Amino acid sequence: MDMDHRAAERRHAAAVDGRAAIMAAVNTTIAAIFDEIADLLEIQGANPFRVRAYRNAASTIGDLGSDVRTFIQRGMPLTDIPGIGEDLAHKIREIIDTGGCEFLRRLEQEVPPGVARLLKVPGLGPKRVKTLWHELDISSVELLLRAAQAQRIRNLPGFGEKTEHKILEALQRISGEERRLELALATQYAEPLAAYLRALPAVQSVEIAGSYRRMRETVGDIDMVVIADDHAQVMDGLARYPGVREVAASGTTRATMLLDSGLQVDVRVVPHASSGAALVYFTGSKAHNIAIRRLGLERGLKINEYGVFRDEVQIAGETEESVYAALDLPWIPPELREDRGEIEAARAGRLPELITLADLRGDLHVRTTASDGQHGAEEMAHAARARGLEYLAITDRSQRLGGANGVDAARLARQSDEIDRLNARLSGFTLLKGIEVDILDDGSLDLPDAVLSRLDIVIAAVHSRFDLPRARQTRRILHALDNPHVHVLAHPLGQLIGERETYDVDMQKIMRKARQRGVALELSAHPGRLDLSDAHCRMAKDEGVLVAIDSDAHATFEFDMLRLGIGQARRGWLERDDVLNTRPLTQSRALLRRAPRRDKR
Ligand code: DGT
Ligand code: CA
Ligand code: CA
Repeated sequence: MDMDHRAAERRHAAAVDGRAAIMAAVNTTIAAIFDEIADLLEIQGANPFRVRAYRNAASTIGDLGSDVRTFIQRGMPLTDIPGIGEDLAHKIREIIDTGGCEFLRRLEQEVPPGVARLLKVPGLGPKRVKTLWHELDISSVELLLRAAQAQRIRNLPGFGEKTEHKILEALQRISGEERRLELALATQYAEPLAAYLRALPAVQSVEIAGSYRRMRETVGDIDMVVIADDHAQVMDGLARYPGVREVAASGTTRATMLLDSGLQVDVRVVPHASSGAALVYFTGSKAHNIAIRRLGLERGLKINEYGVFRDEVQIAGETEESVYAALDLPWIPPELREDRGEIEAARAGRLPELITLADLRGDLHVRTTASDGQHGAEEMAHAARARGLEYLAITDRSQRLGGANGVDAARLARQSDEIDRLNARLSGFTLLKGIEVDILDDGSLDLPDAVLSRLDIVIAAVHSRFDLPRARQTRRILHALDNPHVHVLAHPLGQLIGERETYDVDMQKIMRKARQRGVALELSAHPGRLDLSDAHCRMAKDEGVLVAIDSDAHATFEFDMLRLGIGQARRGWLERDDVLNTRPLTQSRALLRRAPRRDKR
């Protein structure tokens, strides 16, 4: 259960009181503290709005693309961050300055931390946690497990036999599950450590390898390849890194350590002559490595992390290119190294020319203050232009989806006037009028066609009834794609990494319909979504469906997330022409006019 894991990560980070000023990942520390405050307030039965404010702030800060300290350094008010008011801004500064939070310390004296952790067990809300704690003195997950096994929980008020079973099941599931961290979160730990190592005099270069370099959406651990001749100095430096909780294993050229966050880092120190071979090896994937080694054997070559050898003589390995060249292959981009046909493609000279961040010309999905975004259309436009984009669709949420904050027909009309005014002023940049409209349970849309027809772009999305059976869910989405005003299907699988599985839907059918109707499928670059998946990106390409890579930014700095979307797209073998918003505006507009798509341009 990743929610538990993530909160636990944050809590670990928070536990190192007084050290936050030198901690590698201050965002996660702040998020940890806010999460814990929310937990404790909830158990105490505090005002739910107050609890939610902390909860939202924790996830905003935790997922923030950049170090929160850069706001302060650049003189930007912290209250620019979505959901951060004066009080929270004050606490953030307190945490940065002191490493702790007085308010949390006060709460902790009232509720033991093990009790708070019980909240993360599926099926246990604050009320039940409070009961478990008060009635049975259960103050840890271990005690909960024992009590459930001893059948002592079923008799508590508000529980029963069924609930007890569910708790037992949940606990067993939790203990068996892999611990993986979102890529964006891992970045906050990995990059500072890499930067620290790069600054050591003996170090020539540092590469973060493993699933991180392959841009998987989550990573199990971090693998670092350090190029240095003096490995003793590197080992020494590692031991002194401030964010280390424990060095679990270390030899002369390798170390496995646990950061304060609980994240594991494997470090390998290699000499320059082996650096390419080591990088190939530790980038993996394991399946790719095995395939490479097999190819080598066919040629009488031995390939390992030290180099490529013929009869014990090294013939390659200083660069990655040299390793692949020894196999008569071109260099293969890390995102493709999953043994999903990349070696065959490389051999045939048919590797895709993968999309890059610079290929994006527009972003078709952002929110503004018209719904729950943090910045207005003008600020978003300037931020997008500063990143080299040429157009931006303003797509606030429709009413049902955004609740009281969603846009209705009247608000849309006002926004449309505003966009006309802005477009008259902006040179070399265009704002498009759009909306993210909710797909209702029956596949109809949350706004009438007459309203949608006036917009440049309509993004449809499922945000409710994730539990529908496959056939009904599929029919619902197909119905929405039949609406002639829909241009893009947002985050088509509804995935929230570590929190919610994808809903059950027939993607093949959806893709065929999308192609037939000229609808693009979104790849949401939001770090918690990254939906479409890599496999579905590739399927879209095969089916001839365009993908739209969008930030879903709620604030100017969230355009940073596009980087993650590009990584996912590359894992899905996407090239520039497979993506809608790599086109210049005139071409994108023509595609948005919904002529059924025939062939690639
Ligand atoms: P992760 O950490 O679960 O997100 O995934 P990876 O791919 O980073 O896996 P990890 O950390 O266990 O290992 C890093 C790389 O080291 C992996 O991608 C390939 C290489 N490697 C690890 N174990 C083996 C192995 O038994 N054989 C081979 N050929 N390569 C291995
Ligand atoms: Ca790894
Ligand atoms: Ca590893």
